[in-house]
Amino acid sequence: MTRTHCPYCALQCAMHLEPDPSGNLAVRPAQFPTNRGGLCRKGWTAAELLTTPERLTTPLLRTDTSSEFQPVDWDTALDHVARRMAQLRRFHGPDAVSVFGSGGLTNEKSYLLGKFARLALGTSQIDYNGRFCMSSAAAAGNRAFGLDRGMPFPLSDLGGAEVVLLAGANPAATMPPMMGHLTAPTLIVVDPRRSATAEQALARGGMHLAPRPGTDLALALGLLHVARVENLLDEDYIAERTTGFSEAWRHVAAWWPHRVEQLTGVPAADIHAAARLLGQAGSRYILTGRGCEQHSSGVDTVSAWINLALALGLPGRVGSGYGCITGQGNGQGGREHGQKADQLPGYRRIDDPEARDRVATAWGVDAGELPGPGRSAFELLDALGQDQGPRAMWLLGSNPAVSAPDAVRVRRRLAELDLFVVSDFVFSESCEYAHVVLPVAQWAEERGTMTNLEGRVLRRNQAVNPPAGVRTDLEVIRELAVRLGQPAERFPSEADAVLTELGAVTRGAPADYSGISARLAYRDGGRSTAGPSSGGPVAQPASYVAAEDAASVESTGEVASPDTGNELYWPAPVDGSGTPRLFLDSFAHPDGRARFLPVEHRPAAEAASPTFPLLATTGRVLGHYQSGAQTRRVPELAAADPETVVEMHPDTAARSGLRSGDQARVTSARGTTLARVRITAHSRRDTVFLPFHFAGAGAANNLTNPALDPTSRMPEFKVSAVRLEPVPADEGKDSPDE
Ligand SMILES: Nc1nc2c(c(=O)[nH]1)N[C@H]1C(S)=C(S)[C@@H](COP(=O)(O)OP(=O)(O)OC[C@H]3O[C@@H](n4cnc5c(=O)[nH]c(N)nc54)[C@H](O)[C@@H]3O)O[C@H]1N2
Ligand SMILES: Nc1nc2c(c(=O)[nH]1)N[C@H]1C(S)=C(S)[C@@H](COP(=O)(O)OP(=O)(O)OC[C@H]3O[C@@H](n4cnc5c(=O)[nH]c(N)nc54)[C@H](O)[C@@H]3O)O[C@H]1N2
Ligand code: SF4
Ligand SMILES: [Mo]
Repeated sequence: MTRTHCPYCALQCAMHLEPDPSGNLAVRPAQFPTNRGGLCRKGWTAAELLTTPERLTTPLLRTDTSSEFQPVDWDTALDHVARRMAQLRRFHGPDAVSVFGSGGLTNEKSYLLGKFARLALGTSQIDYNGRFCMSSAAAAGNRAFGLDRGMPFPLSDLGGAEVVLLAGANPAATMPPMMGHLTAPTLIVVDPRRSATAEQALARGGMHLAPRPGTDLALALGLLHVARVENLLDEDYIAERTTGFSEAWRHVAAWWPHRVEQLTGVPAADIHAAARLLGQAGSRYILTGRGCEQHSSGVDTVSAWINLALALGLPGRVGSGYGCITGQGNGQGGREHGQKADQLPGYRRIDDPEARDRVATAWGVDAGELPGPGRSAFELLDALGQDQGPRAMWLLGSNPAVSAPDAVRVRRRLAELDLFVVSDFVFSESCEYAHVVLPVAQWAEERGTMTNLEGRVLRRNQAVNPPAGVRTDLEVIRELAVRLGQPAERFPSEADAVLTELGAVTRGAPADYSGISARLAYRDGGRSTAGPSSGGPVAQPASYVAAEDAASVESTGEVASPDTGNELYWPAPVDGSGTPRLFLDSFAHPDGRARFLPVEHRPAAEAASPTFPLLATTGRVLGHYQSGAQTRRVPELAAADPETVVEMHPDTAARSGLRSGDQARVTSARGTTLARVRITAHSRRDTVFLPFHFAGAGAANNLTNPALDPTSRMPEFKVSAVRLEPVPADEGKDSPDE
């Protein structure tokens, strides 16, 4: 039996993996502070993907994308990739080769990939899918607090809350076990839809505020306005722990509730009631998710929510707080260790001369050899194959053919590359545009560390050996680096060695992991060699138990206490302890104070018009993960949610001549999505909702607008102007992709 963590979201629920009589791994939930013995249905079925018949087990190669893939051996594939990368670099310069990573990659992979890009390729062109995910809240957190750690407190702190306001987050569907922490008697959910979380809030006597998509900023200003007028602000806290309130207030003063109602559609009476509930409670939290962030005004919108939290005196206290709910499994760690265009490991900036010196010295190179900042994710994808843009890309842990905004355009760009290499364990939709596909190991077949939504670093253990023919991402990075002329010792392929190096390199940095690498180090010294080489179980010596669990492991192997591992929250300097709660004494700005940001509402890039009279917003359903490349291959999940649905109010459906179960064509200025109509009685009449987990004609991202936030460069996934039309029954079965 191996104790490890789920391959999917940032909650990183713990699980046990145990071989069943047929030799497959069975999942059992395990105790951990985030999931407390619970799992969602994606977690329960996660092991099925290890043995899917669709598993890639041999490298695939073709020289041009009009020909068929040929299975080849690893040396042939890697030699080809290295040779082509070197060629393109010689002809077009180092920025001709780009890398696209992921918040799903372990800390070790994120770190080594960033190092590979900067040293082996010498390219500035590396970014990752986290740009689509939490970059707006990260930027807003940095501006306000001087440091971005999504939740600066343990999730279990929420248990004592009287009121929790959740803006643009639907954890009942996206992180179900988290609802075990959201036990506050009053939940206030801000979401244009009556989401599963909003339903739960109402069932408990809480509130659901349903603003028009893209108007949260005004709503947050309105709530702050009421809170001040009703004397609910924490004036002492504002004076002692913050700066900039009066300037920020100048933008709030004009947002009286009736004006906010006109813009957002949230009744003024509800704004008053919500402000009072939040303002008068003892212990309260404000949490934000992607619904606030995935806008061209995402950073300012999150800042507006943070302003409200600061004015009420919540951040940096025990029993109250502000937090952003990180999304991907390693969404937090993945944004700290250098796979971001502007970043070096440990949250250092690539344009900071001192940081460059520190990292270059640690890597044994001259700081002048490190490239500068590169393009952000969408800008990078949009530049592929274009004038001055990269000619080659290596993709790991993302499926932008489905998940990027304006995906029709992004697919066209992928097709224009001279060299497109994808590392994956299944043939994702992005592989259809590739020249080389490299089959890699999955979560239970390797080890590595993840940093969950609380900033808690945890270890995934290896339960089985990878199938024959499959290599780990770390092995592939090393093999390519060596072929590109790097010394082998610069690119270790054992997770433990990479973690040790990451710890040393981040020492003294904002995200200091130097203490964590020591505490999480494997005690058997290396990769296990036990077990057969094709998916067989790996024997787990007792010493595999992570330090975080060791203290409370009973003879049954269960963790007794749910609240262990406090020393594993970063920053965790090697000579100090971890930091479960940040900002209790001071914020991370030099003056120790948090900053109010003077933010003003601005409309979404696209408004409804006579041609596109409705707004479409997008997000998730419980049963599928992201681009769906993984969960659409799990039979139980695919059967439960087989296709794209478009949720809408009955009146909206009627106006478009649609009924429940009809096939609808949803069209924006960029493209078309085919979706099954689902009637939801409590929706806004001006807004429809589509999940983005499906490919081809059902891809919601055929519609979405790549308008970017000016600071975070996050795309506006949450607002597109669209129209609806019925699709005759005989059409739509084999509609073209684009
Ligand atoms: N089942 C499942 N769970 C997941 C994932 C998954 O793909 N599937 N992905 C993981 C990842 S990477 C992430 S980032 C998280 C995301 O987790 P969430 O942020 O909870 O997920 P979303 O569904 O993207 O968005 C949340 C809500 O925002 C609402 N919304 C849309 N527009 C607006 C707006 O303008 N204002 C407000 N206030 N709300 C708006 C949507 O209706 C939606 O209900 O989930 C993680 N967990
Ligand atoms: N319309 C719309 N679009 C969205 C969003 C939205 O709300 N609305 N949300 C955005 C958000 S928040 C996110 S996070 C993105 C996510 O979307 P993507 O970046 O596409 O993420 P995944 O679908 O998780 O892609 C992961 C791919 O990598 C593979 N993979 C998983 N783990 C590993 C690994 O360790 N190594 C390697 N080599 N491969 C691996 C999987 O098999 C899969 O093919 O989508 C964004 N797109
Ligand atoms: S909530 Fe997230 S981490 Fe937990 S089982 Fe579900 S997908 Fe996995
Ligand atoms: Mo995400």
